[in-house]
Amino acid sequence: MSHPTVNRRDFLASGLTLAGGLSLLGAAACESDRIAAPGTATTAGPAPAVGADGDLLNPPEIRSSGGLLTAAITCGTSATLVDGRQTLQPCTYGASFPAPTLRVRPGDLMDFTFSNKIVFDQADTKPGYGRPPRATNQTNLHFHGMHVSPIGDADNMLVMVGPNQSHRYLVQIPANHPAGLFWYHAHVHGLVTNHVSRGAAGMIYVANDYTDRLAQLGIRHRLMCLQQAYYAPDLRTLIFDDGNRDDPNLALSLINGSLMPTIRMRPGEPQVWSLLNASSSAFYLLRLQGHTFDVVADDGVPLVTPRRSRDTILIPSGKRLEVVVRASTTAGSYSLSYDSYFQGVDTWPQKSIGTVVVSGVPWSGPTHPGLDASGAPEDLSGLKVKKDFQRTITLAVDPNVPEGTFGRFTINGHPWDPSYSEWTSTLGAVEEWTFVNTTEQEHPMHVHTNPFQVVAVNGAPVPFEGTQDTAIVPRFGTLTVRTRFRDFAGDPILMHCHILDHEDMGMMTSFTIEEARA
Ligand SMILES: [Cu+2]
Repeated sequence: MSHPTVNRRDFLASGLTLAGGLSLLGAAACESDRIAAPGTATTAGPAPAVGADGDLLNPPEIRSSGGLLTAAITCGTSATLVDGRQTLQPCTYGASFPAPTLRVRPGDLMDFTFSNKIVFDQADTKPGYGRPPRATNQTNLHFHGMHVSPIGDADNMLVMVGPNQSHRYLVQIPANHPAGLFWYHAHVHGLVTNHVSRGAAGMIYVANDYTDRLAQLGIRHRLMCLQQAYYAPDLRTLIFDDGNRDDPNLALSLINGSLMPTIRMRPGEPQVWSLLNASSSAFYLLRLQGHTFDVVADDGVPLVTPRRSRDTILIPSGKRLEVVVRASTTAGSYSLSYDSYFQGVDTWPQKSIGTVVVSGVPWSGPTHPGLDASGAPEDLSGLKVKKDFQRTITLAVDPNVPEGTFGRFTINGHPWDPSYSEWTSTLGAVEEWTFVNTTEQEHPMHVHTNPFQVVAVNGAPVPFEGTQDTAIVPRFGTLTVRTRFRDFAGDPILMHCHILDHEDMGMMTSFTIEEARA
């Protein structure tokens, strides 16, 4: 059930309501089970974040079965529980903060009905801006980092779902899709910060044989959704503004919706943690007292060269890292925390976010789960890139436009303009882009549809280690990436800063990928 193919111009002329009004399909009844039975639909609902033994749980899951994930997911703003606190005006999927995880496998079809029941949009306060001006209460979904079609009923950023309307998403995951952590979130320009900051985000985990092997080895695999919850002074109403990030009462740093959870490990036990920064703007510099992280995957794609024994890992908004943590052989409590991080304008405060408790019978199993060697990405650094495909993308601030106003942030001299495509490329092309950051702050740039390989930072070559979809462009510096378009022609393909208020203020643009001409 696809809506007609619509191009960018028709979309603009249509008044932005392309996909609204599609009827609800015959989805199965809602369930409130923490984990849905395979193949059934669910809207989940508040689920316990902590198990009976006080250990942090993974978020609730909706799982595919027999190659198909079906669900009915409702985006709504009814009150829900966040860490046991009655919370007003969140913006959730299935009334769950965070949203249910979609667990799929390569080759699966995600076929689900997405309904918009947003009532409290809070858009009368800043930053309810955008181009074109956003229509109240619109929303949609982006499948962040997934290499899937950007058109039709898949990861199509032209889809807009109006209030009390529904849309059937049909996302075919390629059989050779990498296994790892991706995510889904709202993506209506001008309302992205508003929705995502209030909870419109959930994880997508693509599992494969490697994931199965972890389970067979008895190695614990934790999915951790790192989020901020910003409260109004009433300590009940969730808001999207990150301005009170330094106030520990108004800005909560949560893991799977839980404040200061306990994470249990046995002495010497290796665990795999898949970490998502689903906040609207925070930079997380994660540290585990007395331990190090082996980073084995970046943005859902296994690293060819893992980054071993890191004391801290930096996860900007939108990014995922998957790490192996091996518990100390010494029983005890170890603080999981964020170091203070200066982004160039904002400083994210140091704070504890949880406690790892090492106790019980020492681990006697394998000391490391090994690596997922399936689908290793291609090293593009040695290829010749045609001059026509070498591009410069300039990030800037317009000092004449006040903070909090559309037009403040620009790419290539202009803020987001849905009628404008930066360039047209073709399938098969290898492209090289140099992001030039003329501003005093870091911007984590995200590109839809195709991951990229970082080849240089500030002109210094970076050894090949894998691909990413979100990478920081240094302040007053450059980031050079390469990407190859193998499949999925489409228009528009978006790129934007994943500090979502920057995106809402204009730091987004798009390009076009066409079928190769014969
Ligand atoms: Cu930015």
